Amino acid sequence: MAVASSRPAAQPAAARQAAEQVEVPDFNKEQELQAYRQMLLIRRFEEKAGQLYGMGLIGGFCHLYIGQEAVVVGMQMAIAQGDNVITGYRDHGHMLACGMDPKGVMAELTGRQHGYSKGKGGSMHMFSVEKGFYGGHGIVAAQVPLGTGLAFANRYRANDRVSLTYLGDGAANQGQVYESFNMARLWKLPVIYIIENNQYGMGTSVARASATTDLFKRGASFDIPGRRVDGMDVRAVKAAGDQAVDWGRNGNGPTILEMLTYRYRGHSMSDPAKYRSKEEVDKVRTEHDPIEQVRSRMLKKGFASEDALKKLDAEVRAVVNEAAEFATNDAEPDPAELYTDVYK
Ligand SMILES: Cc1ncc(C[n+]2csc(CCOP(=O)(O)OP(=O)(O)O)c2C)c(N)n1
Ligand SMILES: [Mg+2]
Repeated sequence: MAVASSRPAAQPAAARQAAEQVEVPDFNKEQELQAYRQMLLIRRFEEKAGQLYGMGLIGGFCHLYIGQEAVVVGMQMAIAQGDNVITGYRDHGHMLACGMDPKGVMAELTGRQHGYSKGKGGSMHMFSVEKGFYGGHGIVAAQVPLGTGLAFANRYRANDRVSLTYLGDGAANQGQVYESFNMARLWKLPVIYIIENNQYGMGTSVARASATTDLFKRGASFDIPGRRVDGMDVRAVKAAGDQAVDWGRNGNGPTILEMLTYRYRGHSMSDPAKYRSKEEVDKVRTEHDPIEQVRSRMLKKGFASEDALKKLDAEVRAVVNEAAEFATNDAEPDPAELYTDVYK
């Protein structure tokens, strides 16, 4: 019985139209520039990682974040130092947004000594407690109970930190998510569940895989408030993030933010992407690109000239090139490291 195949494929444009029609507060010049630079850094970094993968310099799994940059950058603009961030395997953007060193991230991808996990972890296994980043988790939704635990620790220690716990639309159908929701609401934990709804879980659209596709309502039976947000507009993300962070910091408990977004590349580097048309991808790229939106706003408002943006682009490219240079020249881990950092 072909139940799933009778469901329609994802309709990203229609879904986006259904995003909450709320007034989006403008960014000032400084905020636009900050968002632009951060999103561009993630985009260029990911493009470079894709190139290095193609050259055989990165092995194993590599899931690129291209297209989704506004989500993590907008949320990062809504939190403060000391807050916690945890996500799945599509994690390089989150690391860079947290302020982790692009050189250390790239060197981990190429499996070198000065990578964040000494070259022994790779794409899905990087952490920086100093920058508030708790991974990088390869098991779908495994980060959700862990992120809830981070919020529990914050509550227990009576600090005012919040936990940003990211998950995908596919992960939203995992059982452990709902056990976490229950505990988070019961104990009013300061956690924000950010569902990055990029319309697909591997090659399966949300509509084919999910009994209900209003993912922001998934906390309803636990009394967790949820909002659907245009995740391609960094201003909308930050505004929703500000509210949810305030709510959590003030002891009101968890929130769910469903970010409507889109990944331009395949699920991972080995995905032939036969489950969607080129036209679908092109339409989002040309009409909703998160970086292009900021760029055109800045030019229109006179916040920056074409020349200034070109210069900024060159600066970002230089940072990424330097990271790639470092990551391809650094030595591999010493064989003696094989048994260090291993729990027996
Ligand atoms: C428990 C578990 N089941 C299956 C997989 C294989 N798998 C890896 S990613 C993925 C899809 C998840 O999609 P989504 O949550 O939408 O995240 P996205 O890749 O779109 O960021 C699956 C099924 C896994 N890693 N872990
Ligand atoms: Mg997805």
